[in-house]
Amino acid sequence: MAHPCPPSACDACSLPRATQGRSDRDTATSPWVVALAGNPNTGKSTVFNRLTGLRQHTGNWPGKTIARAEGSFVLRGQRYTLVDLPGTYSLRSASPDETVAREFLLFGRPNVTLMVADGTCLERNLNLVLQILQITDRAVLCINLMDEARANGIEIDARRLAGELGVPVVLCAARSGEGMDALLTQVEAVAQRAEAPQPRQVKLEIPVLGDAVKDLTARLLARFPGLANPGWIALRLLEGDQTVAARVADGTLGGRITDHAAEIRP
Ligand SMILES: Nc1nc2c(ncn2[C@@H]2O[C@H](COP(=O)(O)OP(=O)(O)O)[C@@H](O)[C@H]2O)c(=O)[nH]1
Ligand SMILES: [Mg+2]
Repeated sequence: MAHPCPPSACDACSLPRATQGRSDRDTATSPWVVALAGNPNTGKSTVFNRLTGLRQHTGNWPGKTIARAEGSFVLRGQRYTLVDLPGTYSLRSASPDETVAREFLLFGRPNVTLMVADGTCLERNLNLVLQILQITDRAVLCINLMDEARANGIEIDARRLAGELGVPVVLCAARSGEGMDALLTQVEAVAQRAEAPQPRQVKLEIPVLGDAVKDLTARLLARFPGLANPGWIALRLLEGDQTVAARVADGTLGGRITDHAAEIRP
């Protein structure tokens, strides 16, 4: 499928460049989009460089001074575009970085979200992991810096954690390249799987809030048909999240990124 936008439009758009990283082997039509998310300093950029090599482009997110890097790779004839999201500790949208990461995960609708966590302090990193699993079911967890973790006597049972979280878990040391092949295998499997994994989602334990979420969800869907993650958005509204409230008020919720992303999904 030809990309619908003129190349000049890429400069103002938050989506991956359609022509980025083409190579002779690059015969696939639409790229599959993989979002790289994680806390700062977990090795996201190192994973990004390992997977994309020199096929990358850096710039800023539209209208922001936050750096955006995207690149691509081809795996068994399928082109993937990797988008390196700003490192964040949460998706509360309290800072511009968090807002960018959250908006992309919510409305960019990546085919796969590759979460990168630091194996030396996994517990702290799981906060963001659980937040991400609330808004996407197509995710893979890369536990990076395993060389340092092992040197500190830390062992991680990836199989058991995968069972607990409901998504694939791969132990890596991106600096030396350990685990990168296994990571690609899991990304490909999640991208191609007709049925997404069923991740663990933290459940609401407050019945009255559950009713309010249900009610708001129905109203959101009536106003924004096809909206992704309406339940999650309803919860943010109940929390008084100003970013989401503003987008409901001006009618841009789920706006351009969703429309455009539909063009680049397989
Ligand atoms: N020991 C070790 N260091 C790593 C590994 N991956 C990344 N690093 C280092 O961790 C630091 C942060 O990496 P970076 O990719 O910039 O993290 P980001 O902030 O998540 O993008 C850098 O000094 C990397 O060289 C790894 O697997 N093992
Ligand atoms: Mg980085």
